[in-house]
Amino acid sequence: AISAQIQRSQSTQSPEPNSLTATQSIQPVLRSDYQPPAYWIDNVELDFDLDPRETLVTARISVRRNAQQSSSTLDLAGENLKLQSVAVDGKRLEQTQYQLRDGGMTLLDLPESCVIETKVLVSPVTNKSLSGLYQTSGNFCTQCEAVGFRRITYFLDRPDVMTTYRVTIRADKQTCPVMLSNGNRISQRDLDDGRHEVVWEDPFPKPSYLFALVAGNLKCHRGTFTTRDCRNVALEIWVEPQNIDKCEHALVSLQKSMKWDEDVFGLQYDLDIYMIVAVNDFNMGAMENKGLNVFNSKYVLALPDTATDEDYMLIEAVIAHEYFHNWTGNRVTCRDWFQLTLKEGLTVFRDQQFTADQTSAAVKRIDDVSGLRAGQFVEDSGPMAHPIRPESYISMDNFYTATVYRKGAEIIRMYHTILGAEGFRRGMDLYFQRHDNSAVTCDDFRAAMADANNVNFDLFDRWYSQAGTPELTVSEAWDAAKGEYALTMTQSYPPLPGGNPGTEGRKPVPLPVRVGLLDAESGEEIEQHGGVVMLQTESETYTFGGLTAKPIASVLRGFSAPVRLRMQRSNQDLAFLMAHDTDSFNRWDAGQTLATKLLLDAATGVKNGEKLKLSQEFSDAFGRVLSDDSVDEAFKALALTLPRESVLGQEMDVIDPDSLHTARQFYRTRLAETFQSELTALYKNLAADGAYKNDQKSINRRRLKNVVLAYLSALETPESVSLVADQFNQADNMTDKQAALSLLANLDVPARDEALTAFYKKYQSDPLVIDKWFAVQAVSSRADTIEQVKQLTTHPDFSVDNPNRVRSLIGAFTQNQVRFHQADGAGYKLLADYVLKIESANPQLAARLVAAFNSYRRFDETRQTQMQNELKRIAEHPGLCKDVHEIVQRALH
Ligand code: 0A1
Ligand code: ZN
Repeated sequence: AISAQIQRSQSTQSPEPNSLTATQSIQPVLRSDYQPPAYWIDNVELDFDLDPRETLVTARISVRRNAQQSSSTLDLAGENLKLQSVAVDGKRLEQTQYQLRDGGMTLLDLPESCVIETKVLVSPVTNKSLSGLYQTSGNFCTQCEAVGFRRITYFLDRPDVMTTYRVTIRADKQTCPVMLSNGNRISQRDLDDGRHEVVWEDPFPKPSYLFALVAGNLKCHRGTFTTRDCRNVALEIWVEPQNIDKCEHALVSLQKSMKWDEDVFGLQYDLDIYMIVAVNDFNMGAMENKGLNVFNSKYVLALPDTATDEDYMLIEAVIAHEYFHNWTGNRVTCRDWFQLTLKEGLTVFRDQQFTADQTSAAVKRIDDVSGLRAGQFVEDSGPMAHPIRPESYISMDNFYTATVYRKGAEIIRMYHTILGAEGFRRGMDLYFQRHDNSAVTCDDFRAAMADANNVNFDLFDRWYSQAGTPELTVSEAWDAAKGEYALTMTQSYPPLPGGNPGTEGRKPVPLPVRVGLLDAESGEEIEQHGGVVMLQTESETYTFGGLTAKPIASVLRGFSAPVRLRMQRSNQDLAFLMAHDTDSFNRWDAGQTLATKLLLDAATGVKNGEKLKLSQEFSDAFGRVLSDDSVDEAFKALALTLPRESVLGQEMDVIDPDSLHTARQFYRTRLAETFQSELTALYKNLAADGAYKNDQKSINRRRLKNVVLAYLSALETPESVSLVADQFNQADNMTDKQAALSLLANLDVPARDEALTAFYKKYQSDPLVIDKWFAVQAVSSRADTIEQVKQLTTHPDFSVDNPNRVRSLIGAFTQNQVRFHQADGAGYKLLADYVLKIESANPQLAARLVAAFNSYRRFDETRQTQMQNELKRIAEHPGLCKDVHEIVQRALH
């Protein structure tokens, strides 16, 4: 009977994990199908006998029938497990008492409560999907969100089943001196066969996706934090030994995050220990496992010589994000995966507010909105468009999207805008009061916000169920006789590719629109007319009286709602707002809008073979920003930067990457020529700062310096090339070095190859820096970039098993609009080849890469056909994994 069991279980292990065998279903999971579980779990004991090829996992789960259900049948999820035995209340089951099926096991005729014990074997070293238990740089590590726990043991692997865990780990003492899991270490002892054992207990009930285990040869950078209630928390950052000197920034970031959450939300940490582990192979940024976060090493390790200012900022933000999840995600979690934005939208909003408080709120807002427009807006207008709370999925891993995260955060921000900081805090307090230690829905969050403030948020439901980016069209009218100025606002949804859930019968959404009026003569704010208007219907007119002259309106200040603003404005009005708006976001946005108009005109000019001319209006405005000493350097850097090609492309009926690139390059060069002396002087001033410092002022100055250097580099004169090369050679920090290297990478000069060679040699042993080396070449605007990228895929340091490396070469290349969309289709072929190369080993990563084809309908017919053909080639690949299958099917639909 035992051998039969083993044979049967082995047959459930398909040779290609996640691939679609004939029997496996590709039926989507539907939000409307939610059912509470048949059983709850009171506690679980897990034993791990760690071994690279054959780890034995023993699970004892105490289950109790859900009083609301009467079934004695229990479905446990399980994937890629070699079942050894299953017993109920100590009695081994006969084959007739359970059924093994694809994706799990069904137990029949269970009593009302019992203990189920399963023993399974898993193989960490061959697990390249980085989901479940795997090895990274020789260490053991787990990733369970969303559905990785079922690759470790048979379980009710769903977030509404929360339980307490006791975890015993045994492993070889030599290779695994360190063995970690969630909660508190309660015992540790040596065994007699060269192995040792540790037991961890997590007192907080948690869903299985928050389970974690790490074991291997790691070193610890330690710190402490004292909570407001005077409890001492041990902080531990675990890394590979060679990285032990790169942890201080992560530690300080954690301490700042803990303090901020106490100050702003009154939320304290709840265990005596908080651990962070940095690993090299990770599909995402980081994971908030209870008390034991696992991080992509990119978001932990930093020294000035190896990490840029942006890296430092991202590390602080990701550490904060994962820490904030302890309350928004862990203590209160999601009932089902459709509710993902409940924890992610809210936690992104919280980390954005944190970074705004640590740095500059205006600059942070501009950076976030730029990211939203470049990523989420594109997603929201293509085949993957979905509501922040999706209606269906084939692979949940495909829904960790910009929409769920970033648009989700914008929806939370609107509650904050409407309620103010205090009202929002009242809503949060009530949310925790009602739902601590439970698994809830987006509706529960919305209800807490409404009830705590006695307001009605019923219409906000539409933000959760409708896909697509609303357009807000604003027109103005001035009645000189009455002294009245009126703004008419109308909202609508542009059509989306057919069949997308969340696009039928879309209704108007509530939009808080922050508005201000400026005196057209003096440029001063007309105070009594500033504030937020609520557009709740399709169209409304707002009238502002008591005026003596037509004002200039500033609309959607701070980007108070996630919409595309359509407002006809003259170039003069935009230039006026660029100079005078008291709202920094709109001041910046006016410049971007003006630049977009002019660059799109220029792109049309390129296409028609016209001779291009730099607009005098824009040149004047640029000059004013350049010499404005009232703004900080980071803001100035942003205001001087032209919109990205990918953002400009969105505004074209048919994206023309070549003329856009030419037009934008023309503008960069002409601006550099026009302001050569001012730019040179500014560069000299900023470059005279002396040795590296990492205070905010120095960071802002480096940011501006590198924007200025980019303009000067566009001159492509021998002097400008040496300026860039000198910065590269003399830089005492990675920010300046990488900035110079990226600029050189675009050029056709000997200094380019010299710099690339020197950089490689110097940082050869540091994978995170070598990622940068791959990426700067992949995003180069040079005509031979595709050839270079192909070459680099054969470089000894390129590896398909390491997601950071794949993203730094292939992922970065897909962001290179002008070269990825090269007219001969070579870029498309390259991507498709790589997707097929990695899809069976790492479906999640392959699915993310293939999404670069999602915008294909936005291009000309030739490119459309080329991309479509690559998509079809992928779709027809035998045994294609379901993650890629889902993306490709939606695209081809
Ligand atoms: N919850 C994490 C993101 C995350 C999601 C899935 C993962 O594996 C497939 C890993 C991490 C966060 O929001 O930070
Ligand atoms: Zn998150």
